[in-house]
Parts: sequence; structure tokens; C-alpha cells
Amino acid sequence: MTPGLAALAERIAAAPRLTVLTGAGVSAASGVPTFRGNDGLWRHHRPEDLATASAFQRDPALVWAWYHWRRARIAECEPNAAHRVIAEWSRRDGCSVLTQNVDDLHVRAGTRGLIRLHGSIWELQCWEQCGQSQWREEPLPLPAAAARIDPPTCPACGSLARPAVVWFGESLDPSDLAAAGAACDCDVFLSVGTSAVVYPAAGLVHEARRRGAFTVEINLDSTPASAAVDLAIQGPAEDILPRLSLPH
Ligand code: BJW
Ligand code: ZN
Repeated sequence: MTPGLAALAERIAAAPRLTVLTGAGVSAASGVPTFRGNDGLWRHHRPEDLATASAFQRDPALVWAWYHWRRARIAECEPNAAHRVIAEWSRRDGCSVLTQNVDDLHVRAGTRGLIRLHGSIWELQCWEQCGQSQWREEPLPLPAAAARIDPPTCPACGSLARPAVVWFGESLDPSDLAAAGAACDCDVFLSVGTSAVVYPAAGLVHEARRRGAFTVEINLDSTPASAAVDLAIQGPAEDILPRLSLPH
């Protein structure tokens, strides 16, 4: 193993408190498109055209078609080696896992105590906020490439349903935000496979470093966080993370 990775593996193994923040790059090897890469989800769609409340208000059938296409694609994906290593770490005392991903592949890999900062693509909520709690729905038997989809409806009031995800301009769940803030009190903070541009998640690695954590970025490319962390490792998460996991 390269000396830098071996030393980091020892540091992770010895850390009483480990926090891992993940982004779309962790699921890329599973076949889930990222948001901002060359073949990213939004190469042909601007995010603000689809992932905002105003886009949904304007054209819910278009927004649902986009989510349906993504759900159909994610349904065919399996967790990869990066998800599995993170799931293993999550079973340690003192480990927190925060994800921006809505694909639930961390859940399927068995990650414990996962904080899903941006929600889940498999959960729905009432657009009119009638009081109905969020509900889960598997993919509908519709063509994955449909250009428009009749939006699902709320079982309680019959209004439109929306994906239970966090769109631009919307606040994260306060309890998730509190848990993420607490997780910045750690010994090692790993930021894995995120472009580190979307706040408040992008601020967490800086906050952890301010509080004394050893901060590490693992990404195929450099990001706005690369120069600020203690160690920036360029490489695929699905290759690097297994090399950071010591047998116990
Ligand atoms: C690999 C790899 C491999 C590939 N191995 N690596 C101006 C300044 C600062 C902030 C703002 C601002 N204007 C507005 C804001 C706030 C805004 C924001 O941050 N905007 C920025 C874009 C500027 N944030 C918000 O609105 C948030 N809410 C909020 O702040 O509330 C308070 C508020 C209210 C009102 C007004 C203002 C503030 C909410 C953000 C919600 C983001 N939601 C989305 C969509 C979720 C639903 C869905 O999926 O449809 O979340 S956007 C999208 O980006 C998604 C992702 O979780 C998120 C992050 O993306 P991620 O995961 O980093 O993916 P990519 O594709 O960007 O990067 C992948 C990376 O992996 C790349 O770096 C690759 O190199 C790498 N990679 N393969 C390792 N194998
Ligand atoms: Zn309702």
C-alpha cells in the first residue's frame, strides 16, 4: 500500500470519532449518474429547471418524468465497494455517516445511523403539506423514458405528491442539520465523492477542520475543498476506500 494511504488507514482505525460525508461520486461506480460530471445528470438540464419548488409548481409532470427516469436507473444499481466499506465503519462506536445522495445505496449496503441530508428519491410527501407523513413508493411500471408523468397524489387529501428530497432554496431537516453539526466534532472527517459546492453540506468539512479534525477529501478531481483539507487524495472512492479499511 502507498505510505500515505497506509498512514491514513491507521489513523482511521485509531480514531475514536470518524465522520464520513458522501456525494454522488460514491455511487458513480454503481451506475448512478452524478450531477455535475461530464455525463452528469444535469448536463442537458439545468438544476434550477428541475430541482426547485418553482419548477415543480410550473410543470409537475416534467419534474416527475425526470425523477421517474432516475428512479428506474437507480433501481438497477447495486451498492459498490465504497458503500460497503462505509457500512462497515458505521458499525463502529463513534462513526457518523452523512450523505447528500438520495439513492439509498448506503441504506442497501447496511449503513447504520445514516443521515440523509437531501432526503430519499424513494419517498414522497404531500405538496400541500396537509399533515400526511412521508410515504415510500417503489418504481411505477411506466416507461423509463416517458417525457411526462401524471404526478402521484397524496393518499390523505388527493393533492399532488412530490419527491421527499431537498430542492434548492429549501431548508434541510433541522434534526439532520443538528446531527451533521454534531458530527463535525470528530477526529477524522472524510469528504468522499462530492463536488463540495452545495451548501450547507459543503461547509461541514471546513467546520470539522475548524474544530480540530484531520480532514481528508477523496475525489477523482480537485474541488473547492481540496486546498483547504489536510489531505486530498485523487482517485476513485471504490478503489481508495477498501485500501483504507484495515482488517480487525
Ligand atoms: C468521484 C467518482 C468516483 C465522480 N470516486 N469521486 C450562493 C452561495 C452559497 C450558497 C447558496 C448560494 N445561492 C444559493 C445557495 C444555497 C444553495 C447552494 O448551495 N447553492 C450552490 C449551488 C451555490 N443550497 C441550498 O439551497 C440548500 N438549502 C439551503 O441552503 O437552505 C437555506 C436557504 C434557503 C433559501 C435560500 C438560501 C438558503 C439546499 C441544497 C439542496 C441540494 N439538492 C440537490 C438535489 C437533491 C434532490 C435530487 O437529487 O433530485 O442535492 S442538488 C444536488 O447537488 C444534489 C446533491 O446531493 C448535491 C451535491 O452534489 P454532489 O453529491 O456533490 O454531486 P456532484 O455531481 O456535484 O459531484 C460528484 C463528485 O464526485 C465530483 O466532484 C466528481 O469528481 C466526483 N466523482 N466519480 C470519487 N468514482
Ligand atoms: Zn395531502
